[in-house]
Amino acid sequence: MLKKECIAMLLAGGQGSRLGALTRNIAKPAVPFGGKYRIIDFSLSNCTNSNIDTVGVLTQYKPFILNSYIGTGSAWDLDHAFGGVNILPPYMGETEGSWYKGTANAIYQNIDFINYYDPDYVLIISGDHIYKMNYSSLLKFHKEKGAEVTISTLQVHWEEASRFGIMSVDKDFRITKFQEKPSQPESNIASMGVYLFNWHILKEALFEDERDADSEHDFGKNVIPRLLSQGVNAYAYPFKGYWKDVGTVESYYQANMETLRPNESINLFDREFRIFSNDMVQTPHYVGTKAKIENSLISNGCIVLGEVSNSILAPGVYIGEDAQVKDSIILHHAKVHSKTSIERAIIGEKTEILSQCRIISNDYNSTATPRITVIPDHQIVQQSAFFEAG
Ligand code: ADQ
Ligand code: ADP
Repeated sequence: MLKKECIAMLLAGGQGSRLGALTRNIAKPAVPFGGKYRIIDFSLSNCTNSNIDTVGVLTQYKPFILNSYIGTGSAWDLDHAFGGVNILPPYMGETEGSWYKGTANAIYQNIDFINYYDPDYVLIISGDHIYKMNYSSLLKFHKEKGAEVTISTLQVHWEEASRFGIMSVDKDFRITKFQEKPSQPESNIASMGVYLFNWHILKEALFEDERDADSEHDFGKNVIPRLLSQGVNAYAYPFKGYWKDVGTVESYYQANMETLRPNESINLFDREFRIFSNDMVQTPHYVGTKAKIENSLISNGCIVLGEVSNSILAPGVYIGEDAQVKDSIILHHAKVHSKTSIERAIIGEKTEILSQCRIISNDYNSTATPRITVIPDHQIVQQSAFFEAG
């Protein structure tokens, strides 16, 4: 019988409510990032670059755009007869039939899918992080340590530590303590939400979690702490590199802007470790005779007639004559008409900002860092607007 050594389960069903207007109509993993990419491209490309050829994608919240974007998986070289990318919405399991109650319940409901591949190891990842990681190094570490579960970790700023799963480790990287989002963190070693399990250990843990009436069926809150209390071999893999949880408008904006400084962030131009995307706009971009473009990413199918600086234009964006776009992110097929200026804003997909508008943050002239204006998708903005983030 055919089998796979390691398969990945990609959690893509969270609501992403802190991204506000950006996730009004789409799931967080489908939110555009870095011009032509969507957030899920990073996790899917990591799988491809790590030779993991079987990925289950667990979806539930606003899945339509995400599903059609993933398609057959060919954009990430993940279309295989045995394996490849498989979208796993709730209600598909043979025994269960309900919404995924939490991250662990989402995996529990797909035990049959995992069993089909008879894997030795199961990698659990999220669809909402920007990073490049070769999961083979994690698997190698896991085997060398004789671990039953390995959590990929990195050190975060102490001020941020209470947003993450936080652990203490001994000098061999064995986890001695784990707390999910502690209000008083005792360490700054944070979980990236990337877990590698021996499948038989995970399966047992999922059955046990289902029997626990008080459980919220979450890896960080329930499954990992329970396994540690039972004394399983749990290790922390020290990840080195850029990693960003783009869960808030502020972190989403910052991480996008960091792509304009590839030495300090994720380098989208790295040929050794490519990030793939299912970019359907086929035409080239056009730059008009009076256009000025500086330090910006311009994607396929854009038409730029005005000025663009320190900005990121997704595919199919139109910037009219004498328009000025500065420090902004303009998403797919949005239009900024002539003589309009935009600063520190995120403009949603297919939104049009008509001529002679000014979109700037209302506290721009105060001494505080100006806020980011977010205009949702499919809007028509007719007059100058001073928006607040959210
Ligand atoms: P959180 O960031 O709070 O903490 P969580 O809400 O559990 O993450 O979501 C993790 C992933 O699962 C996301 O990609 C989300 O979309 C998806 N997801 C959430 N609910 C789901 C459901 N019911 N069905 C399917 N998918 C679902 C976690 C860990 C922390 C760790 C951070 C790192 O719990 O310990 O530090 O990730 O970001
Ligand atoms: P945020 O924390 O910004 O809301 P996440 O994607 O991490 O972003 O959201 C996960 C949260 O959404 C969890 O609290 C999870 O229980 C909840 N959630 C997951 N799926 C759904 C759903 N289908 N409907 C409503 N809430 C959901």
